[in-house]
Amino acid sequence: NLVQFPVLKGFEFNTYMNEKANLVNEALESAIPLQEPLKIHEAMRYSLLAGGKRVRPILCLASCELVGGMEVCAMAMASAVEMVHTMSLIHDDLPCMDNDDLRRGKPTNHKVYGEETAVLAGDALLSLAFEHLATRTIGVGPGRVVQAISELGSAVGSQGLVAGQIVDLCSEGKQDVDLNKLEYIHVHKTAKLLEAAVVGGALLGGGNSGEVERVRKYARYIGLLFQVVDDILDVTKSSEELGKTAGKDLVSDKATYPKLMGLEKAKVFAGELLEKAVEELAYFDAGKAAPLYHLAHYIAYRQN
Ligand code: GRG
Repeated sequence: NLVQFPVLKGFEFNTYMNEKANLVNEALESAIPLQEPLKIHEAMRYSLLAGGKRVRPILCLASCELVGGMEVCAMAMASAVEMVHTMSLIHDDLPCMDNDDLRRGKPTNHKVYGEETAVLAGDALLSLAFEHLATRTIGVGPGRVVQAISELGSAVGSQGLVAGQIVDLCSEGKQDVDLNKLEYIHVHKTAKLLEAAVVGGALLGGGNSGEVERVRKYARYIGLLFQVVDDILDVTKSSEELGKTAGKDLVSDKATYPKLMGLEKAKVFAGELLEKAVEELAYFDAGKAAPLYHLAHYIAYRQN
């Protein structure tokens, strides 16, 4: 029971999430003003400001504060990570990838602006993410900014998100996806960017190498947890939603944790990942670790 955990005393998680999400939204809003050429900036803003839980940027800010850094030091990194996340969603939704019509409750970028513009909006967001991190980071020495840029780059490229996506695409319709391959896909498609967010936050907050490596481990556990929970939610969604997402999952032959290990074992696995993530936080001051502790539980117990 979360409410009984000692570090939670006096910590209002929902207030924390709302406050941080508002700050991130303001930063994103001002990072991309509506300017010429209007079409591309409209398309970029459409997806970036379309809502979303803002889990990655909030993790980044929380990690910065965990190691004693000021939030402002990690805001450019937080924004950059959300830009990369958003561009990956825009490209993932394209007809040549997942071909989705809806994202965050709204028509997908290519449905509104056309495929050519959606590809370019993704490219522009990706490029801006690195420019923004390099030029808009405040109060941090250049060495640490370069390290943060490097973390983000390796999370995105052919050893990161792109690796996860290509292996996922190549596995479509195949029966040979075992637990190892499934973990590879999830670690690369989801956990790598969460890791960059958390590690980047700690680097820019002035964390020492021991602290950075501890939060890296924390991020790896919650990154995989995020996806295991996603798979569990696919099969446990309410009967009202069963005709949509869960129904789709049941008829498709996509490999998921519940399919490969059974629902109960998948839940046990999720619990183990949560426990291991939280263990990494024991090294830090409990009060400062409270946001990351709660974020891990939020990821484990979320309903969407
Ligand atoms: C990164 C260069 C580059 C290309 C993109 C398309 C692609 C390569 C990768 C796909 C990555 C992908 C869509 C991973 C799934 C990530 C995921 C768990 C999305 C859902 O995240 P939430 O629940 O979503 O945080 P919100 O909407 O709340 O932000």
